[in-house]
Amino acid sequence: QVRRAVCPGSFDPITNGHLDIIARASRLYDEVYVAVMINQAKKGLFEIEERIDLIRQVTAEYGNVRVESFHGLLVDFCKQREIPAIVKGLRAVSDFDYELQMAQMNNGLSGVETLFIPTNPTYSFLSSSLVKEVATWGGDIAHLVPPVVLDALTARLKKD
Ligand code: COD
Repeated sequence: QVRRAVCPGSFDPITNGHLDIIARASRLYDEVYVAVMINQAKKGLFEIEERIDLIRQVTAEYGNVRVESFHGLLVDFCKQREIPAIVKGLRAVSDFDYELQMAQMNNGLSGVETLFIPTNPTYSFLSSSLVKEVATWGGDIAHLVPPVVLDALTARLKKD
């Protein structure tokens, strides 16, 4: 029996905080899916294909990580691929309320379990939106995202 889990998110773009959780999940499971969930109400900075491409580049070294996008419910993504576990990072109590709600909803919908990994304290303040905001105003984010993401952000923000 192959043990599978999914790390879902928007990943607009992937940060070192996301990557830390994905790396730790990849050591616990045989196969880890990274699901870039499509939210049409939320126009991101990066197109879905760009996000996938960046995640593939930075997770290639783990060897057991697959990256896909999905339009729909996370529980349906899990059902279609026989994934019994969702792995999420918890940064602070501020994450907890919403994450607990989603975990309970997802479990009620399909029986899928959610497991939380405590964030590496180095990244407990880190989010894609803060990274984008700091980068927009020229702040240094080189220690917060992988080098390919830094390049992509620099190129994108120069264009606008
Ligand atoms: N350290 C550790 N973990 C982190 C960090 C950090 N610095 N930053 C983010 N994470 C983890 C968190 O676990 C977070 O949940 C995950 O990475 C993804 O983060 P984001 O910001 O890219 O993604 P979100 O919060 O926008 O993702 C929300 C989902 C897309 C997972 C959610 O909306 C969803 O499941 N949508 C699909 C539709 C659905 O099924 N809806 C019903 C839900 S009950």
